[in-house]
Amino acid sequence: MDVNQFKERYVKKFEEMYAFDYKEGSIREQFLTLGYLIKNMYAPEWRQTSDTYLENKSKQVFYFSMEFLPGTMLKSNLLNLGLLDTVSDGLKELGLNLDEVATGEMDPALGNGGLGRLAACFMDSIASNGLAGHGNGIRYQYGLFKQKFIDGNQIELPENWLRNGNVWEVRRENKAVTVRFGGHVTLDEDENGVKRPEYHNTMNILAVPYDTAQVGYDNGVVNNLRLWSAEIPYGEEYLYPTDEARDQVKQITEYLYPDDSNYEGRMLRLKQEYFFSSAGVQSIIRYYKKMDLDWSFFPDKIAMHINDTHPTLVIPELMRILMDEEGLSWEQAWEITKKTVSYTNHTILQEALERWPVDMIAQLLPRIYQIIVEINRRHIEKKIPLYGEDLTYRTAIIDHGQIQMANLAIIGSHSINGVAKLHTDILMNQTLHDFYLMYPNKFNNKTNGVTMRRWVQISNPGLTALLDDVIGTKWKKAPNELVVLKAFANDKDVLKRLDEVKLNNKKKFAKYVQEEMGITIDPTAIFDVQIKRLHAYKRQLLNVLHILDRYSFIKENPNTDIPKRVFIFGAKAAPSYHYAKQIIKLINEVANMINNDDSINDLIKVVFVENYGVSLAELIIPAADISEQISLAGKEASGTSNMKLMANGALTLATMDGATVEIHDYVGKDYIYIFGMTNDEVQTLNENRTYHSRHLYETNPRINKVLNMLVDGSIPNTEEIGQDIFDSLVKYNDEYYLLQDFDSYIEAHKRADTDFKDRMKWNKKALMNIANAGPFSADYTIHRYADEIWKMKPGEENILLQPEA
Ligand code: CRA
Repeated sequence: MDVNQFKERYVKKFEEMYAFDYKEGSIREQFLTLGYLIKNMYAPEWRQTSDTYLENKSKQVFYFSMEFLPGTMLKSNLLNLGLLDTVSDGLKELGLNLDEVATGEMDPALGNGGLGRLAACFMDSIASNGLAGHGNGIRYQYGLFKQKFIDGNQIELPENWLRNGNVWEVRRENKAVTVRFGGHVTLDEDENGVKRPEYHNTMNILAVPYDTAQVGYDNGVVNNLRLWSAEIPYGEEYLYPTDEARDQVKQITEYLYPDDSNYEGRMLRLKQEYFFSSAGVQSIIRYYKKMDLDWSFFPDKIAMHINDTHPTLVIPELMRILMDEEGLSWEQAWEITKKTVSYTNHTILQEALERWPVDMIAQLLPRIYQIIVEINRRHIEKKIPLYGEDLTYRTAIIDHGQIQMANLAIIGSHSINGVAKLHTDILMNQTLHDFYLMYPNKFNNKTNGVTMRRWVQISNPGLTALLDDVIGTKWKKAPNELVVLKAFANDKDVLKRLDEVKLNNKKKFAKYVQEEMGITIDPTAIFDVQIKRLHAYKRQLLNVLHILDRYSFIKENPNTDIPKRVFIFGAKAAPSYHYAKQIIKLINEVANMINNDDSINDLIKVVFVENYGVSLAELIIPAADISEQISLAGKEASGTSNMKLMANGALTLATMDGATVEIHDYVGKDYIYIFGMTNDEVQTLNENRTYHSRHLYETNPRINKVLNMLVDGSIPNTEEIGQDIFDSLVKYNDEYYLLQDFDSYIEAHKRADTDFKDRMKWNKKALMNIANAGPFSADYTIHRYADEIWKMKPGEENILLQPEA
């Protein structure tokens, strides 16, 4: 399609949809027109991809995830279809602007943070690698809350993302399935004397799928993301005569739980988990039957991957259907289930591990409960002779009246992986050591990755153009080609152009900050970025302590020649996470104090953007100079903003945690600022029990001074929270060792200050980061999942991709 054809089709489509002149359209109408037009364009490939999979009986993977955080899809679809320039030029000729039209799209916040965004990056890479893979999740009516700051406090507002409809989705009513809850089960003998479960008095919910195309990059592949919505089954409306009864059904897919890496054992959450697990498995089984193959081939044709333990009920659900509905024996069903399912662990935080009370599962899912009990019984019986009672009972699925979902996920699958080398090591040697002894071959690492299409090509067109010009375009299909850039590490012209690209991105963000927040920031300052959920282990508070330290230094040395800094935060706190909300309030008050202090010559500014999400990340990441990855070593499973920031030329200032360890290993110690304890040092400190934060407070003058600022009235409006935060650090012994790492954190920042003054030195470091970001492309991560876990091969037309050696 050329520019003229596009213009013609666009104008025609607009007039068909709205019956007036396109020039009178609102942004929203212009966006919708473009969205439907693009959907029309990929529709044939979508259908054809699905027909081909069925015809070829290709192996397909289904990625079960409670969260998908795709971001807006207009530009990513255009990019992947190869139409970005055509459409952009065409709109321009029509007197419209693609960037403006793109603002008509809502950003679907159907996830909390890293886990949901990872699922979305994976969807993009699966399609772009030419693999047959689909997502399976929940179509929440309301996404993650919209964050507002009122007097510096976080307020949560509902995120009604579907208010104006959703162009990309297709409601597939005739593919709906029924999910049963509650009631009771009896095992009755059928005519052949085989015991078959009978369900009585169940509550039946209709699961209606909404499908969204996942368009591959320049390869004609269009996969599917299927999100389920809960409805009252047709003809059963009379069973729900009151609003209350109807609400019970609607509620199931109404809200996303707003907790990141935190487990809440609520009935509604359990319903959500079973709802989309069961609906997904049912639709896969129905599909498999179309292939007309023996059940024993099931694992050769289907892989089901569970993203953390939230979809673990896939395991007993698959068992249930194979046995109760398809008549397979326990042994046959168990073999198939284990070979089909694989599981990724995303956290070692105790508070995130899902355990459901036995009563709750027994009541809500009686048949599933029977199956879990039997899986557990057989596991114990089989393993005791091999591993003894102690170890075996430590791996039991049912323990202290609770069902341990991770244990069920490991026992019922053939693969468990962590999300970065360090994380996987900790799983094998500590958290899941008993399981590792039992099933050493199930364990493997798959370091996370990010899609460079969204995180470089779309969000950073300036850098993309520079790369294309300097190293050619091969990196777009083979991200490791970015290493070619290393040859230009001392090329003054390239470094200067890189500097200009960064400056432009910073200006763009500065404009946003000016317009939305009324804060003026200097684009030549160091933009120091920490963007992630607010959580004590991520230590945003350590960042604040550094800001306070720097602030008081400048107050005392007004003529210092340190470079200007803008500290940029983006973070949501779970609504019930009191401490995290206190930190938000603190950051906002510190920002207020510093931004309004005329005596510091604008040497510091603090910007806490409201409502951080995928769209804001796309604006902030290309503008970052420093990437703060400062979790306590051993706590952040991987992190993924670290990869996005690196690929955009930010320098990482970090502890050796999660995938940042691997970033360090690739980029080399001269191009990263590492500080703080290592995981081993943290372990030792834990074991010795010799840590006394109060001692540090009393003996380290710098720490003393900064912590006093929290309680001596230095920071306006923090009387209530200042003391609590102070107490967490001094009275309650500083659980995440902020004070222990404080000095080396300050030192790392000083090194960054010095380096930044030498622009060419800094730009070289930025270049080295971009050049070494290739291995963190999700394309490679997905290649390894496909190869080692799912046992799938990409289609022949996709051999262009060169996985790393
Ligand atoms: N909160 C980890 O904490 C990791 C992502 C994706 C997390 C991150 O370090 O990058 O997963 N864990 O692997 C999680 O959600 C349930 O656990 C996260 O996003």
